[in-house]
Amino acid sequence: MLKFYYNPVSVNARRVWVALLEKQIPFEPILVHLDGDQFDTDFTAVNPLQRVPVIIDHEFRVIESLAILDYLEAKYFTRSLMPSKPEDIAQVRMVEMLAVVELQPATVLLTRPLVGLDVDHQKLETAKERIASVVLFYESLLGNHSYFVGEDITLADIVAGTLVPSLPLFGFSLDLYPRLKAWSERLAMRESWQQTMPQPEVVESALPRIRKILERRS
Ligand SMILES: N[C@@H](CCC(=O)N[C@@H](CS)C(=O)NCC(=O)O)C(=O)O
Repeated sequence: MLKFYYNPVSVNARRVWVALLEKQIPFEPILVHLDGDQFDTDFTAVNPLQRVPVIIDHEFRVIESLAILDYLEAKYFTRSLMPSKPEDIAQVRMVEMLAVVELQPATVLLTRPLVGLDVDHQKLETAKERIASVVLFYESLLGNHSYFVGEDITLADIVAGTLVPSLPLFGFSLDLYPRLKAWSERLAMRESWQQTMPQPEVVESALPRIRKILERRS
């Protein structure tokens, strides 16, 4: 059975977890405690970069969440999460890349004060501006659709949807973006979101570990 290495507070792992559930792919979850287990020899053999998520499918190992999502999509036809029209593929990729390249690093900066780490005021303001320009663009892309590409969920919704709905927790309100708010509520009603939503006490107890990870990366 497909092995899925994850941690419940990892956004990168959550997008793979949601895809596994949406595509109804059976998997064995393997919890990696991010307080040091990621550096163990066994796990380092699985992922030399010492991060989750990782999947191993029939002895084939994939690291990097977006690569895993592409692999699952190409391998399992149970339910398609990638449209076939060139314009729709471009739309999915745009949303995914903006989430990973722009939104995620800016959100990491907003996390720093929450775990007691210093952050330069100017950098924080720049991060907020960057988030605002991405969410405004997302708001326009959504239009009057239920999801980024029409009425069916795609990888765009999974990748952006495991980041955007949490922005208010980091002090970035979605009040000015009614379509994104409604979309976040729509996603929150899905079983895959409910099953993978980290419990508040799990997040609370992970804060010191998140702090250490952010310290190492700064
Ligand atoms: N680009 C990678 C990022 C993976 C990543 O940063 N994972 C974090 C959890 S969200 C991790 O395992 N961190 C452990 C560490 O940095 O020690 C992906 O998309 O999969």
